[in-house]
Amino acid sequence: MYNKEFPEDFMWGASTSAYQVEGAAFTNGKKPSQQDIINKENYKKRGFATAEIASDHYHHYKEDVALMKEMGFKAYRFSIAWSRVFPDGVGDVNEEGIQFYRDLIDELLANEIEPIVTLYHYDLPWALVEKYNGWLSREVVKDFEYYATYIIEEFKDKVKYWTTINEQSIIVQFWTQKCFIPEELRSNDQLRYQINHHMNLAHAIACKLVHEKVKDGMVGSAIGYAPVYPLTSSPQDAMAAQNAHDLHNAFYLDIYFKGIYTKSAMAYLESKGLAPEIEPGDMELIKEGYSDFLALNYYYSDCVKACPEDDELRFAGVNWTGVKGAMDGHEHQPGFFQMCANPELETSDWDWAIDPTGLEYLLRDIYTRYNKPLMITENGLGAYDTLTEDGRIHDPYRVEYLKNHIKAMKKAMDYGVEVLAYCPWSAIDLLSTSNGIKKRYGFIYVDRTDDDPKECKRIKKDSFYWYKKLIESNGIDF
Ligand code: BGP
Repeated sequence: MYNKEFPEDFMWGASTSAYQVEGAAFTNGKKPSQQDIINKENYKKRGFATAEIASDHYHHYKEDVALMKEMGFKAYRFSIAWSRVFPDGVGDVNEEGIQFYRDLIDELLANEIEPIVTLYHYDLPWALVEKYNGWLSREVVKDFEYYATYIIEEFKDKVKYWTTINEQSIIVQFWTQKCFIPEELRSNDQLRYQINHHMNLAHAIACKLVHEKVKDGMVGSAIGYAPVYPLTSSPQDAMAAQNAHDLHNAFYLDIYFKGIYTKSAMAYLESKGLAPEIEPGDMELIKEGYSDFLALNYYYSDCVKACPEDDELRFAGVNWTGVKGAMDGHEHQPGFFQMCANPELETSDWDWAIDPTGLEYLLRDIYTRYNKPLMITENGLGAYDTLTEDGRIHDPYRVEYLKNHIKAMKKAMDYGVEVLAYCPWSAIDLLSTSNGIKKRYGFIYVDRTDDDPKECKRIKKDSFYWYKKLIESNGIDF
């Protein structure tokens, strides 16, 4: 069963996020975000590029949009840097900062590219970290409301599709990379789930604002999602897979679509002293802030096995080096599940399992459970690219990865799943959240290294031409 036609209005495009692509971190009134600080530390510790220049999209945005147009993009998903608009998090707007987004959105619209705007992608204003430890404090929710109200009001006539907070599930796992957490609080794992609760409130507020202000607007979260497979067919491993699904996936989706915390996941968190504190009125707010769709960021599937009750709690590991097999650990949730490598799947150089079928699986699963439209807002292969002597980048591995994932997405669509857009990661090379600039994802090469930003010259990769052809034929010719 495979019917090749995509819907006429299917949104082909790609994604980026502000701090990973823009640079100009201290230009025209912008003040630091927590990512400017975290990435400075990463440079000192691991030699990864900082966010200071990144891909210098701030100064190249017209050229970048022209390249997107050349590829035939119908949509572009990007995020707004809160501290470019409100350098102190709240208070006076930075006119030059907001002007950048006005110009970018106008440029996209002039090129008939639909803007898909993410309100928050890891880059909380540093001023709010200094003031009250950022997302650790409930105070952040009202400041987020102030920021989101301004942005949604500003762009309500130009932006139809909104995503709220990027990847809460990933923030819980990798909280010190995604949020600035003071050293002395890092051993308190309950705070991971407390941050997530604050984000659930902020997400609900943003959904309500879009519903109030944007005529025909659609809003949802962008979630980092991995389907979970049991390592073996033993009932214990199958149960572990159910547990991991409940804690990693349902725990977020039930909030977005049903306005509830998944009971099994909450019961587990309570038993370990990890459950968030919930105040009266919180769950009512969460219910009111329902989602119209779900944006999915899919890179890999997960594999789990049973975990002994007396094991030690551990969260996800990271491969810092890009040498296969160097992942520094796996998540263990005692008595619930433990993550492990899937012996059936190949991995990227950073140990991420490559699994196109996982995309079909999750699209089918989510749509059956919640019956809401879906969007792919990230999907892609982080890889080493080489600029060859002929001035080209030959990246057949990226084409292969994307091709197989598009086929898998289409299979799910042929089974009735409503998918609105495919926006892989990333439109253009940018700063990785965990591995500097050498781990590349883009269709457009940015000529720089971790140490030397050079001129950030743009070069079209082979995958650029491949994607252009695919879009031209609306998904038939690839
Ligand atoms: C997602 C993030 C992106 C992005 C991507 C790839 O989790 O939303 O910001 O960077 O993963 O991850 P990495 O940059 O760590 O390779």
